[in-house]
Amino acid sequence: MTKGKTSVQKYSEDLARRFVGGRGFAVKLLWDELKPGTDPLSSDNMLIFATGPLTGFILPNSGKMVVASKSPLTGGYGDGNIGTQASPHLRKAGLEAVIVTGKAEKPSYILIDDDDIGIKDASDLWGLDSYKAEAKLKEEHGKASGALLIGPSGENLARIATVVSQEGRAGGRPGMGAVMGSKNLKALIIHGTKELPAHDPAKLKDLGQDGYQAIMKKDNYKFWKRQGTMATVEWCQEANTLPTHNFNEGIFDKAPDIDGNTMEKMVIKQRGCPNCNMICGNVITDTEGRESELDYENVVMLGSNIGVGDLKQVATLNRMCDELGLDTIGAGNCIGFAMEAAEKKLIDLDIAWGDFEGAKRLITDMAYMRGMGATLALGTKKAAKKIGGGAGGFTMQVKGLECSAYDCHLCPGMALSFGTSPIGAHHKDAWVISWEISSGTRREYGPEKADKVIEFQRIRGGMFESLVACRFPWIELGFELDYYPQYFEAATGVKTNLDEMWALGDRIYALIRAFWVREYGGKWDRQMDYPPKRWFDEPLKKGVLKGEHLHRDRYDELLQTYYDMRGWDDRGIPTKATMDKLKLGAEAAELEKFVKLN
Ligand code: PTT
Ligand code: SF4
Repeated sequence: MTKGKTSVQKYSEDLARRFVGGRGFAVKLLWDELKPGTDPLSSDNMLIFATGPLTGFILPNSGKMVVASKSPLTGGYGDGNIGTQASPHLRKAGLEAVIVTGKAEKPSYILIDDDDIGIKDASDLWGLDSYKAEAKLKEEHGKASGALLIGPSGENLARIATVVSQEGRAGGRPGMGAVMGSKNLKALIIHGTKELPAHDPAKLKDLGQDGYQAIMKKDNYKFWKRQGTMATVEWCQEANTLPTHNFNEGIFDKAPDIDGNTMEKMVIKQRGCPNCNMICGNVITDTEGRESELDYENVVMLGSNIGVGDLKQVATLNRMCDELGLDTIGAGNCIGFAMEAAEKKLIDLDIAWGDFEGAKRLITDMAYMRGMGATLALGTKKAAKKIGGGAGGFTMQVKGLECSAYDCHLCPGMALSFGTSPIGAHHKDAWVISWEISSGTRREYGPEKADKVIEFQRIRGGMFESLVACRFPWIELGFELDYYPQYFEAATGVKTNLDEMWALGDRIYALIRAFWVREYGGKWDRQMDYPPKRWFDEPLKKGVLKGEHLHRDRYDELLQTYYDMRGWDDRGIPTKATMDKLKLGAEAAELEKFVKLN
């Protein structure tokens, strides 16, 4: 971006074989090419958009891509997964990934039109919300292109800014939008028309068709199409795990007013990612008659967690986040934190639980980095340090990334998942809460919990994030995992199996961990893998689980079990033997420059 230059590079076969694509590519590139200690918002940071070998083919839910960088929110590895037309277009332009470095002199956007690749002036787009900017870009470059954008919050370097696309898809919770803004990069617009090369196109086509058919026959298919992720509101309310009033309570009096059943009566249309036959973005109109696409996380974090119990109002807050490019989970956490801090008189802010107008003001102020919004948009961890007075005790974050919408006062397995997620408190890697509750083991801290977390991290955080496909067919409908090695082979010609996929997951996990340790050096310790203090120290305040909380000593034992199973030492750092086993010998030697390996 600094020089205004672009170039196309080939990647090595070794990179493809060991890291496959998506998150695997991203972490390896960041490991190899990013100087340790780089300021995430400096021109030296790298922003990576990476598809995988399945992306773009006509097979289940392959319209996704990973956006990754060193995170300005956490100081460690950060990524997100976004479903967008930009994904198939990128591959049809003949590219697997885009790596952005430097900082443009003035607002710019990247145009990829097959082989025509360049950096363009975005002065007339800067300052526009993501909807308007996308519409303007598509007016010029064609409606059929794919766009990746930031809103004003990314431009203003709000650390909870995300990358957005298609009026309601978002990815890169750990501040990937701010990294984009720090490069003066407003958007990428991508149009690809080439044929996607496959090893065995006929087989891939058949397997793809087979997969779509199998999905439609799944028991839960019809219900999923009606409610998508929104069914989780009712489920969490029943399980007393619905974040309410900054994770103080696990149930919300007005939950029925914001759940999937209420939503069903209001839906005006559905939207989703490319190549998907289980479209899950349910759109309703907000208080101002604008469209807003709802998902479980958005609704809970901007609803029960801040005490707002009107779905149209929640939709307004959600729409604002999408337009401004703020992560809804981060924003809902920051607002809940501010409401609690105001209640405790730690900050001078006129806002109370359920205050819809106050929440709107705060969202705007976070996006434009104004007043208290400027402090909150740093994320709750940094905001609490500025505010002081014990505010750190009620930040709901791990490693600086705010928790997604699951209260874990009585879910040690899910707490471990948040604790050991490779980007901070995100549910994406190991959503074990459903298993934990349905198996009736909520009070248990046994090794089966660590085992399940690792199993899910391999499948979700390893395989799906590197092949790059949506995990919902599998986790929500029970679509068989065996399809994926077959898809991989038909696409690439490389024979593989699920065990190799799990090894890939472990390799990626070890390298992401190495990245964090290299960045944190001597400051790294196992406390980094602890869930928020509140779940240990402040029992649930409401509902049938009132009084329940996590136990620190038992959690610590569980964490040790997890480390042992992973072959990590008691600091949570992969041992030399583990690195060798995962074919990360050279990476281990590099890590040894920063910390002694066991
Ligand atoms: C994801 C996180 C989630 S997870 C949600 S709702 W979810 C929030 N969505 C936001 C949004 O919307 N707008 C906004 N301004 N901020 C938002 N922040 C939140 O971001 C999303 C779906 C969902 S909906 C989920 S779980 C699954 N996630 C997948 C994943 O991570 N990997 C994968 N291989 N497949 C996945 N499928 C599902 O995709 P982050 P999307 Mg998202 C409006 O990016 O950073 O990982 O945070 O991508 O295209 O919107 O699809 O109940
Ligand atoms: Fe996108 Fe939903 Fe389809 Fe997954 S199931 S690809 S998130 S529309």
